[in-house]
Amino acid sequence: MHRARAVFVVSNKVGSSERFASWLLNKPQTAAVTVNANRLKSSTAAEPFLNGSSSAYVETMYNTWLSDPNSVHASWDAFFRNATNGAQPGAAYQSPPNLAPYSKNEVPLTSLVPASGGMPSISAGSPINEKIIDDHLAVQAIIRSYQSRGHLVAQLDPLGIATGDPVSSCDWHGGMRAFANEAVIRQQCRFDEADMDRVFKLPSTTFIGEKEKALPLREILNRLEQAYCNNIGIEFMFINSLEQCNWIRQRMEPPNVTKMSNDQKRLILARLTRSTGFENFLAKKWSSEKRFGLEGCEILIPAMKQVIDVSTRLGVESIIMGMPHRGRLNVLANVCRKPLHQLFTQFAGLEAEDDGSGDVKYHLGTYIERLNRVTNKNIRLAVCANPSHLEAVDPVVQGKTRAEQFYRGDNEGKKVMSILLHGDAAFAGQGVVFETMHLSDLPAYTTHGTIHIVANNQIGFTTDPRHSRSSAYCTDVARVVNAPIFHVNGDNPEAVMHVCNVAAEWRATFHKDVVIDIVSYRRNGHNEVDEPMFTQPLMYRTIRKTKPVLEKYADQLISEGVVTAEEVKDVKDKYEKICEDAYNQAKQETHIKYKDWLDSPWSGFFEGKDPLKMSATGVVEETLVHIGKRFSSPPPNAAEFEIHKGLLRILKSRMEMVENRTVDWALAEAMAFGSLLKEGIHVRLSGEDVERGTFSHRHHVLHHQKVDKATYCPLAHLYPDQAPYTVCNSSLSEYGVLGFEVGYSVTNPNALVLWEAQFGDFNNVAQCIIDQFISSGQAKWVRQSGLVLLQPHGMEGMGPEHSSARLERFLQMSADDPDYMPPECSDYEVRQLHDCNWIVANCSTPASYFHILRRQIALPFRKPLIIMTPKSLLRHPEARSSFDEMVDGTNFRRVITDDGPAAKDPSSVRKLSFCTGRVYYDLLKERRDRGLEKDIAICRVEQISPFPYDLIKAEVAKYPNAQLVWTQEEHKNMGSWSYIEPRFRTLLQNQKHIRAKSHSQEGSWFSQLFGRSQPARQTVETDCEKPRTISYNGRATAASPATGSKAAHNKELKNLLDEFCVL
Ligand SMILES: Cc1ncc(C[n+]2csc(CCOP(=O)(O)OP(=O)(O)O)c2C)c(N)n1
Ligand SMILES: [Mg+2]
Repeated sequence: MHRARAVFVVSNKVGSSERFASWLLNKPQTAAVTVNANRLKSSTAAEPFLNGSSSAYVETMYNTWLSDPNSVHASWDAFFRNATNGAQPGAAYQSPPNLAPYSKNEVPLTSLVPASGGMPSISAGSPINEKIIDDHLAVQAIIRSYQSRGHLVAQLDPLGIATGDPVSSCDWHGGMRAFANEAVIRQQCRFDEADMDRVFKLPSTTFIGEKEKALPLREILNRLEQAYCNNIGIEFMFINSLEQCNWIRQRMEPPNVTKMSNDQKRLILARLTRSTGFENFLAKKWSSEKRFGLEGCEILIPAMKQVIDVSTRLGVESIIMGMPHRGRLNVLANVCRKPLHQLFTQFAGLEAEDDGSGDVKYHLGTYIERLNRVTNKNIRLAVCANPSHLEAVDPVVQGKTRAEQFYRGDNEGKKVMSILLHGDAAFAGQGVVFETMHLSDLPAYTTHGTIHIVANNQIGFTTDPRHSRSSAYCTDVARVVNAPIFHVNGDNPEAVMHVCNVAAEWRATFHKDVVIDIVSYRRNGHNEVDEPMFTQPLMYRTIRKTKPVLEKYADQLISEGVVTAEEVKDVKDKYEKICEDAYNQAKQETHIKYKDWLDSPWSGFFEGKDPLKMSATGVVEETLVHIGKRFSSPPPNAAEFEIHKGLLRILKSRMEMVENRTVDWALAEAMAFGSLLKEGIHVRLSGEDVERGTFSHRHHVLHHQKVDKATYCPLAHLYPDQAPYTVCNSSLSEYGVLGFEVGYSVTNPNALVLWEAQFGDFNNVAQCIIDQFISSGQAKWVRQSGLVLLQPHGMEGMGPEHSSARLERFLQMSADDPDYMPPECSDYEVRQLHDCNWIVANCSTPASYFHILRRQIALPFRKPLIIMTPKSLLRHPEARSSFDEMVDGTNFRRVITDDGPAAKDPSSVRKLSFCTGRVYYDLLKERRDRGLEKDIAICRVEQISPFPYDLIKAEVAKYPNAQLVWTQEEHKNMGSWSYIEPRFRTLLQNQKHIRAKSHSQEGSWFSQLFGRSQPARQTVETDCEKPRTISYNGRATAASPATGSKAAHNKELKNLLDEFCVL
């Protein structure tokens, strides 16, 4: 295996003597050591027991002593005291004051003297023989070495083809396996066969003795071998908690700790039979269908079930799982117990009964509530649907888990937990694993511990581990969060179950992540039609000769007398019959239902609702005032809570706005949030620096200037019975955090969940989540999400990377057909929203922003909303709205039409310019400065997608003599142009058609819309012959989203404004 060789090399590089030298020879490794290294140097150099081999132990003792001198033995205390006080070389060591009397459990030192001759004897009160100390130190160091590095030589690979065979440099005899080699114990080996029966006192950091306080060396080594070098390899010594390390040692070190009862063994066998039987059945019925079978790692199913059993017994009621392709169908069938016939219909190529484009069977999610027969408790199991993109589902699962914990009030994660499954190559290779791990301990993102299970088949598609990762193990990423890592040989079912027990208990005890790495193999190719011998001939030759784990385990239990061969066959036949019955049942089905695969059912949300009825988004003025005032006030205990002076000014100006019945961007946002909170809607705003706001405009969390961690969040204290408000600065991650919020948003429809990008362009790091979950989640998995993405966007001379949120990409992924103009009807807006895959908007006013946020909840369904949000408009004096635009009776305006002089005499208007977002204010100023208010009308498209054909059509018709222009500040190959241009074409052609008809028919659409007669006949005829077109005004095409030169930026802006004014 890759791991052994790599680690061996590394451990040799940083040899123990080098490490020790760093402590003694003025090459300090830690700050604590730095201070004392010089002083220790002279006094310790001559101590005979301080040879290189005891380095790690001495270092540990020293660090322990530094933090608490009483925590080490008196002899160490004396030694360190002398050494740090500058004792002469060789004089630092001092024998302990008194060694007798011994308490019941202590071992007299005299009994530890070597039995062989030649050693000076010890009597009570005489100075201690140095050899005894040296030998004890060596034994302790050996114990520690096994604990730290035993995993390097553990027998983990069922194929036995581990590369880098460890070299045994220390040959112990006496029938003991000689695994304890250089890789594990390095140079601590100072014993020979004559020492094997000597008894050594065990340190408090080992549990191999159970009740024994001392053991013969042979037994010590034997037990260490069993615990650390057998079929389980544990990595845990990097954990910075003695309690946690001891907790693990207690569960892994005592002899026979992995022993199972006969009932447990039979249960494992039964589960293994189903796991194996399921794959065999699929292989038999659909031999050439891709299913990414589990063969070679069938133990995964019993392992997951064991984790679930133990977790349920310890109080967990709901488990949310994320997993890749490998063995997914098996997990659905045998872990979730999804009805088999539903699974089998997926192979039948049936059409779907419901809407959506669906997904391949090994990506679909599921949700099941059932009784756990082992624990007799009800349990809810969800497997999240996921795209092909490996590991992308990890943060989504965490977000969903967090949300479920939140709504249940499960603040410690005792009821809801997540399990993440990984492939070895993906776990090591995908950065989102790291991003997700880093959320695991953050207050607003923690799920209080995840159990990670790696189905480690030692291959990724066709690539060997040595080419797919630089780390020793595929699990090394988990070390960053101090997660214990249990590597286990997948062909030892009982070892796997033991590790599962410990991992589940770990999660329940410490509420921290833990990893189970099931080392196994892949019996077939990557999928069932792949030939693995092309690329891994030797590995597959061995695999062909390897018996399936079920056979091996059945043989073992038969030979142990736990089961008979007949029983084994009986269990197998019974499961095959179950599969056969389900197969026949599936044949009766005529359609599949995507809804059967939904991972987040929203029971009660859709029932009894008119799917096209949207509630109003305006709010009574009293509510606006109340929220506005609370949001503009210092904390209630202002006398003691000192906030920053600059903030006092901001609050004051907010209060003035409230008094003047106006709002800016931040105030409008607060009012949208606050009014929803009042209505019982939970609001969660997450992202980098969102609490203050990247542009320092939001200030949702006020910080006491003198008291650490004392904060006040006004929106959390608006009403006594309001819904909870969460605003949380995230880790510096887009992929991970956006995925997390997707998961959060799909859990409960009665919540407004928002993710804000620091700058819009950073969303590209989360493109996978945007493509795979947000834009297409409903189509693939009938799963709705009302998630809002706030994307700071705007060409303000800030350079290529802080200008564009890549609006064009979102628009390109909008699924509305550019060649189809939906027929007009009274509920046009909501119908379009119902049919779209997401909403893309670029609001120009605070009121618009307020309404569109509230509309997310007013809709009878949920759609993702992508908003281009402003930067300079946050403070622009004209980007203000009046309460009049937000009160009862007002609504979101998809299009804001011109209401100035141009609108008064539309037929005289010579240019009608459409635009979206902040460029409106540039156009407004330019038009005003040049006195063209009567000649040019400006129409703002607030909701770009779905395209508001109905309103734009009316606006176009209103200005019959105006040339139509789309003005944008983005480059021509960016921004909205590519999206709006074909839609305008459709609209204008469509209009020509209607107009042509209007010649022969009275009562045309025009008069219906405007209640007056149509424009002069002359104009209509001209338009009929030549449909109107829309032209482009904006920056030229470019490779980079914006120039880095301020001068070039200004010139480009001037050009587009000049062009805008050309009539
Ligand atoms: C992000 C991503 N990159 C590449 C792929 C293509 N791909 C699918 S499975 C696979 C190998 C995965 O190996 P591993 O994680 O070890 O899982 P295994 O198939 O061995 O169970 C690859 C490269 C993918 N699905 N997702
Ligand atoms: Mg693999």
